[in-house]
Amino acid sequence: MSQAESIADRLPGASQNVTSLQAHILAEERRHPHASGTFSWILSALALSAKTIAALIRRARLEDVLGSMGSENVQGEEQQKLDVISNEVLLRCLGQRSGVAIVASEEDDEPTILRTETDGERRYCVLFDPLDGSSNLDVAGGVGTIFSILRHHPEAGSPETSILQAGTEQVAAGYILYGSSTVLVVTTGNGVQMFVLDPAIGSFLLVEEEVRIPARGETYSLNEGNRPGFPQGWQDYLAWAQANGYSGRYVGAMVADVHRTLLKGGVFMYPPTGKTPDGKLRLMYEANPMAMIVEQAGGKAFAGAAERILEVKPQTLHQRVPVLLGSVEEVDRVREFVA
Ligand code: P6P
Repeated sequence: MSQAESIADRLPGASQNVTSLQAHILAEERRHPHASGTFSWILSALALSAKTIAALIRRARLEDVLGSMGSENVQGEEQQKLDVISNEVLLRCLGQRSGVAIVASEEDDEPTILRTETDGERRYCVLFDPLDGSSNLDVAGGVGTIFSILRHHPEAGSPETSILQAGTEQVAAGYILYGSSTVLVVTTGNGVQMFVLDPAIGSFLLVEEEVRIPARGETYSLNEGNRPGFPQGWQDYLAWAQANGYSGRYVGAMVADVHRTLLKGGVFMYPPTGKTPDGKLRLMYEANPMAMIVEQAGGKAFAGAAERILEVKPQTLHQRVPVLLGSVEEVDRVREFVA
């Protein structure tokens, strides 16, 4: 066997093709003859942000130990919280892309207007939660970035009007999970693809071309500490699940809990409570993107018994919505109890 052949055999998944996220994006672009490439550039900016954030997260504790005595790091700059830094990374990477008109983040009260030209070029709004579940960072738990991409409507009266579109209008959505590996899951409305970052070459490599959520799964995922505040139907469902041998799994970071539900099946919930009648999760940059991913993978995503998350009409950028998503059979069962 030649040396080249022996090296080729050691490539990851030697029996499969090695497709990078970049190659996948360009192949997708070629499927749309009128595509201008603008959209591809936005996805590549998100991938660059993800690699940068992943590198920062992996070293955060070390920088804290190595880089700072108290609140300052070795450059004498004030240590910033990683979610603020992650937000900055996304704003800078997306800001350089001419196709991004507006960005909106969980970290910022107002949307940021990047471009106002009305030159007829198709532009997009990108919404994101830069570091979802960041409280898990202190304990090396899973955290993530969630993103949603909408078409920009320059004729809309204000940035909010262009952004406040129902989830059915999303042209793409996805998340990056910074867990035991760095996983990027994305949909552009043509099924769900999954990539894993190979840190040795700094590339996201395709590992699953068509992610499908199992139709059922005997796992529920929610914060049971809030149980006394749940409306009765949700409590009745929990009693049923526990009487029928279901397992509970809850990381406390939506990206980690939804990713497990997507791959293993089951149901993820953030129900309403007396104190938080709309639950805790945000519609525009948490529930909507996750709902698009789950539905594109063959699952269901509801804001309660009857309303699909993607059909909720947004009123404000940071509005919250109850979340029930996952395997078709499991979501429908919860809906029966909750109705
Ligand atoms: P609780 C993280 O703070 C987050 O926004 C989601 O990632 C997660 O699903 C939820 O809140 C956890 O909230 O109330 O269970 O701690």
